[in-house]
Amino acid sequence: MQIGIVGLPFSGKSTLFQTLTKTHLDPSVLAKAESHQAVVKVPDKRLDKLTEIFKPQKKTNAAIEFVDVIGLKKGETGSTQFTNNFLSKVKTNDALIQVIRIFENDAVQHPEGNIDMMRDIDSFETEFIISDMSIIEKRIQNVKKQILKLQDEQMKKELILLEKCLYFLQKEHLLREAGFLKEDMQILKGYQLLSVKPMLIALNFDETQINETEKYLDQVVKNKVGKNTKVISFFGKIEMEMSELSEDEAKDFMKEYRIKESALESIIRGSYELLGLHSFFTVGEDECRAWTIKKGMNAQEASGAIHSDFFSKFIRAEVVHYDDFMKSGSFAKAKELGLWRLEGKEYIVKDGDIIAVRHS
Ligand SMILES: Nc1nc2c(ncn2[C@@H]2O[C@H](COP(=O)(O)OP(=O)(O)O)[C@@H](O)[C@H]2O)c(=O)[nH]1
Ligand SMILES: [Mg+2]
Repeated sequence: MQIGIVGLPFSGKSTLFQTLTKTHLDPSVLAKAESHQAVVKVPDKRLDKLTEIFKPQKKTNAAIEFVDVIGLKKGETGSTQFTNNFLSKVKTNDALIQVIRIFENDAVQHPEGNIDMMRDIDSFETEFIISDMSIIEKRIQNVKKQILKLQDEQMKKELILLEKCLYFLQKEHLLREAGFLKEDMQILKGYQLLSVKPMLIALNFDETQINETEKYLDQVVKNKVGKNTKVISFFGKIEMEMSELSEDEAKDFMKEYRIKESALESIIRGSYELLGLHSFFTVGEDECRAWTIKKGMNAQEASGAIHSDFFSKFIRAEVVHYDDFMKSGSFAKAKELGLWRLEGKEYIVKDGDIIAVRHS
């Protein structure tokens, strides 16, 4: 899974990136007009516990790749525009985080001169819609030409979908709110569309604004949060300082500042919710591992996430839920209690299931 961090200049994108990835980029590296990316382990206390019990040679967390995407430029009309670099980076992202600056900092001016949350969210949405419209319009022209030549049924279907998209965009709606079917999404994935991607709006506060977060969050929830959109708050600067500390020190620090959830935790929770994801585990002496899959996947599909061969050669899955396993204390006991059982391919995997695949 890959998540792009986008936003206006000086909103705190690179600060957030460094917080999430616990990296420290040299200011000279940051100043370069390049995007940065890094893979982050998804923290999971359950996996930690399983690792303590099984003492495997290897522990493998689920992983998310974050990309600090740069590439906004001022257009001739004064509007913001996306560079080709931006579009090509964002293309592969499964979801986006839009960093919105709430903090005041005289040393680094907001590009618009003042802080205005709704303006910044709106202006991004407008740019997304304009960018998508121009892509869709071009594609419609192409597809129409192709249909005249080839009378291709697939293309005719695509045209209907494209016209639906255009209609939506003309009404100033984001495509992520349209609720497209899976197969339509598959087609749309081929284009460099922006407004179709699930969006986590991340409000970046200063430590002096800790008591104000609810007010801002409420306003976004009321006006902006709909299908495929969520909002969270974080404290870019102090959380970056915090990411240098040990886990215990960081906990004390968070308590002191009354921060309930770290940026990493809320972003992972938010993106899992947005993308409809959850995790199951595999355990053993060689490796304990967390796997991320779409909610609603059955045992066969989940096995396919481990290895594509497991999908085609799937026979059954041995399943026990993490909570049941912990209660029983061992596989043997869980089996005795009927909590450890064999499931067929239709079984819908639950968050926290421990699974062993039986395959031919
Ligand atoms: N006071 C304050 N400054 C911040 C905060 N977050 C980021 N900054 C500063 O704002 C500037 C821009 O941040 P940066 O992450 O580079 O923004 P980017 O251009 O979006 O990547 C840097 O000087 C940061 O130290 C914050 O929460 N409070
Ligand atoms: Mg930056």
